[in-house]
Amino acid sequence: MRIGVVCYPTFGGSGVVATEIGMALANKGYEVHFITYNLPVRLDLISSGIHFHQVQIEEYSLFHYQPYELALSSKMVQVAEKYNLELLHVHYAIPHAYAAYMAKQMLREKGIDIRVVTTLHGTDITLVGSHPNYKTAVEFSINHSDVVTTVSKSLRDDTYRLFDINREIEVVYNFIEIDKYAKHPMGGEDCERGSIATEDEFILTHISNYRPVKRAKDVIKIFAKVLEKKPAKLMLVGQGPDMVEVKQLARELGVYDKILFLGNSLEVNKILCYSDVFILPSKSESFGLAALEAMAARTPVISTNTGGLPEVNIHGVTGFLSDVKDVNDMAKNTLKLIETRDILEGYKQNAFERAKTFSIDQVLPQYEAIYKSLVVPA
Ligand code: GMT
Repeated sequence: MRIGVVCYPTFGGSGVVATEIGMALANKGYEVHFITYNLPVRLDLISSGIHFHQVQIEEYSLFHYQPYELALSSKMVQVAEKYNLELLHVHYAIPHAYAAYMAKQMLREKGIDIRVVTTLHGTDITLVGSHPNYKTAVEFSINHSDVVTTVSKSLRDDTYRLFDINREIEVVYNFIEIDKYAKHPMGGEDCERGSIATEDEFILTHISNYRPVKRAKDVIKIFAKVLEKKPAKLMLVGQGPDMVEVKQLARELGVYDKILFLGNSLEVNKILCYSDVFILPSKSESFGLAALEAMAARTPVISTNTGGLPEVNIHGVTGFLSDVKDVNDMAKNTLKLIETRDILEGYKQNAFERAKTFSIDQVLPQYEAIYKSLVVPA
């Protein structure tokens, strides 16, 4: 089958999920065409069956905003025509689902019938998509896709609640390639904790895009409270608008020197190998792919109980859930996890076992079944 994949080519979860699906499909013999404005950060172009088509924008001074949707839908039509694509799988509704609808109509005029699968990821529904400025077009594109999926039940319910949806939405959970993360319980050669922390220090980690929805300053507050009771280090991975305030708060609370700022990384699996506890205090989170990645690397999760997080992180088993903003509870729960090395080891094992249930081997066939229901082999 020949599939076009449209996504944001960034470190964000939706781009990562789209890239991993595309690469896994190519491994299974599908012809996969990524249509994006940059090479997706985790894309391994060396795999056979992977193609990349860059969407380019001609800047013109008349435009206050450059018309990306036009360039994207034009590219989708060109690629679909040239490579006989049968299906477009677009990740993140804005503006991908809308551009795909336009591409489908243009292709129809040429006598080409292409199917569109839209996967909703979170902020395209909860934060941005439901804003009155976008809602009409997002609702239209959801209702006019051939199949719509969400990455959690919570996001499906949010979509029905926030939009006037007249069709079925399927839940296909995010997934993990567990072998990329699996490590020996005590760490292996590649996992020399000693380069990061002393033997008695616990290592806490947070990975995000440091947008307000992540509440990254809560991570610093939790860390400061944990440090009152236990020796620890904090690894902060990623970059984003709140980082300046995060650093400022760390200085104010006197914990700056105990933090390693690692920026964006393509080696999240190696970084997580050092971690004892992953902290995700988000205000909203449709799934929490970063939490699943942590669990795959045997790292229990301290998170809020918002959105899809309870579908991933099981309270008292793989970590703990708290109300949004309740940093006292999250600090208390972190201390429960690291009370002793033995206790921590139990949670680590639970986190890993839970992550295995989100293995790509179980999730990819669900997407394949969707594709096959739409495209009848010639
Ligand atoms: O978390 C972000 O802000 C990035 C965003 C994205 O679209 O890349 O993440 C969303 O999609 C991820 C992959 O499906 C989910 O794991 C995240 O929970 C979701 N983020 C939010 O809902 C805030």
